[in-house]
Amino acid sequence: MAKAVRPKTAHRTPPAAHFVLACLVLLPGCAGEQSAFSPFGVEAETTLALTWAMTIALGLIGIGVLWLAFHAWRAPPDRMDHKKGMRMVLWLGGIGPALFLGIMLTLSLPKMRAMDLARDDLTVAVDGEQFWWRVRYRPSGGAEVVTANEIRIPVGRTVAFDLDSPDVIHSFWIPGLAGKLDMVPGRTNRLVVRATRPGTFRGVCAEFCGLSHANMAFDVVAMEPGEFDRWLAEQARPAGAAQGPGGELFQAYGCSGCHSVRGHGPVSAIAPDLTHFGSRRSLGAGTLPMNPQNTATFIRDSSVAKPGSLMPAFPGMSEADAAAIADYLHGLR
Ligand code: HEC
Ligand SMILES: [Cu+2]
Repeated sequence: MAKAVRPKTAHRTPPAAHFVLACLVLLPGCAGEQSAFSPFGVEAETTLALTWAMTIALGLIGIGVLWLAFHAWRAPPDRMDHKKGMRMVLWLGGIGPALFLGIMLTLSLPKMRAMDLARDDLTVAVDGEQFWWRVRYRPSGGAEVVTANEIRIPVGRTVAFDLDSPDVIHSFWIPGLAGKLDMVPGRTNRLVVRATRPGTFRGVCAEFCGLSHANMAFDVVAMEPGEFDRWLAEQARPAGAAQGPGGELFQAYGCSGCHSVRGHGPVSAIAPDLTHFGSRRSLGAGTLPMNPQNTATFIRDSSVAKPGSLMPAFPGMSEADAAAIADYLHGLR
């Protein structure tokens, strides 16, 4: 008689291993330009270190509790007496947690202090507006420099953000740099930061502020200090000479009633400053990649990309006019 062949069961990984594997695969998704797991500032680095410390401590406590439960389950019922039980409650329910929380508090308290600011440190006033960012650099001893929708900071220097809002409550959050802070109409909240490495990162509005709240982001560029000083000096200059017919169209359509192009006509502070628009990395507060096609579409009807946008549409504008204005704006560097 032929021997029955037992079907070989395929080797199976247990479900828990699947879960751990899935987590490992997903973990790189946490890194990136808008992530507290890729810190580029002192505060975010501290927060991340504390997060790891707490995660490891909680993991160890969890394993300890499971181990105890396992032993309690297997122990004969008469092994535990009242006195032993009380002692365990005292240590594991009272003294242990008190010690643990005490250590966590001692570790956290010094890290909660705001960073010291020297008198000649750079201040950057940022206003959250519906749905864009007004940015004003206030270097010590220099004149104010106005830009929008992009923030640059020097690596290794302390910078204070003075946060405000003229309309509703927004929240200023650069996850890789520091915690978030509300922008409240009528009061100025100060956030002191220091970048630790150069790179391009992203910040967002973290408080629902209207229809295009999700389209309210900004690029953050951390630069070497010397490079930053040159960049700021460049931004302080008025725009260079206009090329092509776009400059005149910009005035004719009344764009300058809301937008400033310093050096080209009237100064207006209602909408984002466009003096060096062409040097920015994204369009419409982090909404679209910066290129002339996107800009031409945005100019004729910004609500296509940003529902609820407070910039009026120009339905009567020809595509040729929009393209000419976009070319003009991209020439402003
Ligand atoms: C009534 C005021 C107003 C007028 C007039 C106006 N805009 Fe705007 N514009 C805005 C506002 C407000 C925003 C910000 C929209 C947003 O991102 O939420 C904006 C945004 C922009 C942006 C994007 C800025 C950035 O940093 O990405 C461009 C480009 C622009 N406008 C060009 C124009 C042009 C060109 C005209 C004339 C054809 C014009 N605007 C007329 C109010 C105005
Ligand atoms: Cu907002």
